Amino acid sequence: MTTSHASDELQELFDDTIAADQRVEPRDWMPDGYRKTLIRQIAQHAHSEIIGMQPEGNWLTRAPSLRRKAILMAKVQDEAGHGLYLYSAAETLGADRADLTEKLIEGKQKYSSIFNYPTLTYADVGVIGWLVDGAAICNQVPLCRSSFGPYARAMIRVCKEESFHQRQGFELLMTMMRGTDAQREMVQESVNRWWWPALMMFGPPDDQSPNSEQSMKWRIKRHTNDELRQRFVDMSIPQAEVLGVTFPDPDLKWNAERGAHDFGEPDWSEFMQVIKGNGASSVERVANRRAAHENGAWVREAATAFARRESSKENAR
Ligand code: FAQ
Repeated sequence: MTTSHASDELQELFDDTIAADQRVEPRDWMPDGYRKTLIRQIAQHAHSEIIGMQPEGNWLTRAPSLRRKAILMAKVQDEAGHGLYLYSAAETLGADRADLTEKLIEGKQKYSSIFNYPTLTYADVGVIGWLVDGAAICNQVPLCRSSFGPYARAMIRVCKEESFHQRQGFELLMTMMRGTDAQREMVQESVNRWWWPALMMFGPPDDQSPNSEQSMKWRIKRHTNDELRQRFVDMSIPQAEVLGVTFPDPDLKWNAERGAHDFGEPDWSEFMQVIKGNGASSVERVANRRAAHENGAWVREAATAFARRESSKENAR
């Protein structure tokens, strides 16, 4: 068998696996483009979870009660856990975790646009839970059926935890909406700031999304960015009604013909600026991540030295 026959066979096996909706596992042969796309998406996703700890973490010391503080600490810790599952999934593809972190703090790899906005009030903690985790779930539930095994499996656990996060956000907002006029105003003001950035989380419109078509063929992505954005809008409107808040979009209305809501166009020039690193909090987010990485160097050194000592003891036995 010549090399080209062998690679044709491997490609065929890979194509059959995808066509049969089976999982591709780390030991399997896969095209370079598939591997690169997965590393790109999973790394961005992991970075988002880790950077995503900062906006809410900002309120940990100022939570209004011990109960709210305990809930928020648990949520932020869950996000660290999600980042770790995802970095592990990227490692099964041959990526190096230290290298991915370096790329993040050098601004060479992206993280979600949403985490470049500041958290100005405690209502933002509730709105992040409700809308940001809500959008994350909408985007990630289909990823539980992604063709790459370790990513799909990580997503199952992540989605369970995100659902819990979303409910805690909704419960926090419900409590505030049952409070004073000032609390209700605080919630509405926060919803007004986060609605459009939440819609941008799904990525650019389909006709400006260079990666979607191939990622869908490979069944990494199961739906287009616009399909998921529509799903999120339709899901959020009845929840907003229950809460008693409105979304800042005059074009939002039910379209009986389509069986879905029409809605306005997010400001895509703002999105492009944010993903280029020019968001309101972009510099601060990356600087904090860099500082945390540098301050944690001694922990990594100690852990590596310990592992080295244990393995030399093992070898001596
Ligand atoms: N932000 O061709 P497409 C969370 C980039 S986790 C920044 O459409 P693709 C949990 C994109 O990378 C939130 N960049 O790309 C939580 C590409 O650039 P590149 C993160 C974005 O990959 C909650 C370019 O634009 N979730 O929130 C964004 O097919 C609360 C062209 O775009 C995930 O990562 C964006 N929003 O589709 C944590 C989910 N959108 O790489 C804390 C997994 C697009 O070519 C608190 N990822 N770009 O230079 C995905 O599903 C996909 O990667 C998309 C983008 C849908 C995000």
